Amino acid sequence: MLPKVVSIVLGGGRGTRLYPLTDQRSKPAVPIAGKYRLVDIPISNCLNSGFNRIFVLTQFNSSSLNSHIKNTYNFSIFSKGFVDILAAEQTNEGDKWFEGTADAVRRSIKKTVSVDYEYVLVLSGDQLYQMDFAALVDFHIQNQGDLTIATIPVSAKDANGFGILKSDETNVITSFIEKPTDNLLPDWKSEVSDELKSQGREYLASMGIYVFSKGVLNKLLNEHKGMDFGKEIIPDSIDKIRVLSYQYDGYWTDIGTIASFFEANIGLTNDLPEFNLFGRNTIFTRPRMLPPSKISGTTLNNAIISDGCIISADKIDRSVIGVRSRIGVGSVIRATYMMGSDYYEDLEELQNAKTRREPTVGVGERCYIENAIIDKNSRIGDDVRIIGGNHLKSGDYNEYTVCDGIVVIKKNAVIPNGTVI
Ligand code: ADQ
Ligand code: ADP
Repeated sequence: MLPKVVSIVLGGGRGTRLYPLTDQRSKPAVPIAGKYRLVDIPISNCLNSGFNRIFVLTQFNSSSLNSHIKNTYNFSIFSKGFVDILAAEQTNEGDKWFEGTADAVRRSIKKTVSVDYEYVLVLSGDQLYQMDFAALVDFHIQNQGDLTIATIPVSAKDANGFGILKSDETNVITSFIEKPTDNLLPDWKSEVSDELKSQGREYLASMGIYVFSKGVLNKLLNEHKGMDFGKEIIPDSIDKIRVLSYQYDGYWTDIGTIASFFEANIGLTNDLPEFNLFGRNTIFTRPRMLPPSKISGTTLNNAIISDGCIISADKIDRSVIGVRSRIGVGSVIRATYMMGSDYYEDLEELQNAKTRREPTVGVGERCYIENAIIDKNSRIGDDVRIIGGNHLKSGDYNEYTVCDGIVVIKKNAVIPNGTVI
């Protein structure tokens, strides 16, 4: 029998690292891989592991997140499964925002009293990976952990972005430091296999994926006033409770910044992508009943084309094209994630826009677009050139932003005919 587990997905802090994608929606609702939302990744991992009681904690509760969860995760009346959103809200005890990951769990766990569970699985909402959480929880139980942290070996160049830890030969974590500065790093190397050593991956990082035994979590959150797991609660608990390291060696990446989000999406177009959309486990998302895509005269190279698109482009190369995308004749799209749109314009609307020489939803004719993210429902006119790269200065412009050389066209943006970025 599966252990009694409740999962908590941390859907996003105050952070604006995914701006402008999070300007009008909460982070869990950000579209990824053409047809999914960020939150589908941790939820699918839970469901594929047999854990179907899930809370999603979010700072603000956008209508798109609500409708996505409501329309996707429907369980039969014979199942105890649910996916519920818990949004930060004003209470007598605190102001609107969750102050950190532990504060978010502390303030939400009170709302879980009706659920019968023994273990709490705490997950980040902005990571791309596939993991069998049943094996993780089993490890926690078999090794009598109070808290088990999923860990992964990383190189020195990445180590200062993570919680770094050391464990003994029985996988008990003996020390933990959150995001060590470069001068401290040499002290935090772990004994790793020759293969990992040759790859330079000598630091054991926390993946921000935790299994707590219920009583332990309640005690920690009641007795410790800390707001954050990584910064406060975990480092302070190492010598008080039994904290275990569960080492993972599959693909796992953080998608919390524009650059990593872009890389992860474009990475899906590789011949053999590290994240497998085509595996045995389903990645769940909203069923949309869209028509198949129609493509004419386009050379497609490593292109992921979602449902409901109408494409007459010249070339699409290493790009992810989202649902309901329209791309006009003669356009070339390279290394770009186009999210698609929420609706189709009808023939009359298209004709009227053409007469007025206004851009329609999607990408117009004879455009060249490279190194870009195009958010939903944006209108890119004819003869537009958007070429991202390090030559562009980072900044927030009216209809787009530039971040690490990636041009992000904002949701509903209008880019007039002939624009050059
Ligand atoms: P970070 O990812 O830097 O480090 P944090 O910013 O706290 O930690 O975010 C963890 C997750 O919780 C993210 O999905 C974030 O969006 C979400 N989150 C943050 N604050 C929240 C809030 N107030 N309400 C709801 N959700 C919130 C953490 C650990 C490190 C570990 C890395 C691995 O602290 O030790 O190495 O994750 O990525
Ligand atoms: P996002 O995916 O950017 O978070 P939402 O999920 O809130 O956005 O928007 C998607 C929903 O909004 C869809 O169900 C779509 O029907 C509707 N929608 C948005 N804009 C329009 C529009 N201009 N005309 C018709 N429907 C729209």
